[in-house]
Amino acid sequence: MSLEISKNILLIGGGGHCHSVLDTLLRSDSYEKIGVIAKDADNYRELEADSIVSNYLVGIDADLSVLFSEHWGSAFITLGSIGDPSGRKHIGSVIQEIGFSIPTIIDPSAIVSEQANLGVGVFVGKNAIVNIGCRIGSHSIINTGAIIEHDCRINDFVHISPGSLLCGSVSIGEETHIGAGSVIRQCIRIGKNSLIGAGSVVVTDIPDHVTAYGNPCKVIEQ
Ligand code: JB3
Repeated sequence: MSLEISKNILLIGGGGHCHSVLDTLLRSDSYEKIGVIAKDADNYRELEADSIVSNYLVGIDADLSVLFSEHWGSAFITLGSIGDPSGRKHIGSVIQEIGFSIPTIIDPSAIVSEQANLGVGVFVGKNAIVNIGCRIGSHSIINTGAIIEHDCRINDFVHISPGSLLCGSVSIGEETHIGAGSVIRQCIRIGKNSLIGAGSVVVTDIPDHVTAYGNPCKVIEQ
């Protein structure tokens, strides 16, 4: 268990990924107060109907500076990203500018090597494994049950979807999305801002800015 010690944390966003992060926080019991932040007033009203987050709603994005001054010291991006990290990037710069502390959140069931290096804002979900020598860039998501084998290099704002397997020494560029259940052979390099479709088997390097999928994984769109 390695959650940063802080009393109060705001989760920005209120959808499916927020549910996952909230559950990890509740299971690890590391924060005294958890708040959820909706995008705007309309979104706030929508989330009031969500039985999972409704009890935690404390405001909207426009309230963040005030909440910071009221002792909400930490914040965490909980918008997921399926191939488009722009929302996560925007929120990341907002909370950084205000001065929130941004923790790394690891589910108690995950196994993360003490000799792995995780950036700020990283989420490691249930039963995920991050092995020795890995570097995980800031604000990346290692989702449920993903296996990141030894010495992988994962850049910032990457999403490794549930059940994916990265064999050793794989490198993944910034903002790339690896679809659920994909297998990436050892030493493969995948570029930045690319999208690997769910269930792909990647056995050759993949360049920047492409969509690729299949077994064997092939580029289908530049
Ligand atoms: O793949 C898995 C296991 N999970 C997916 C996750 C990674 O991404 C999940 O199945 C979803 O497909 C997706 O979850 P996410 O991003 O939570 O999507 P959604 O359920 O659509 O919720 C997005 C929430 O973020 C909505 O409540 C939006 O209103 C909110 N949101 C979007 N932009 C924002 C902003 N909230 C705030 N506070 N500020 C924003 O700028």
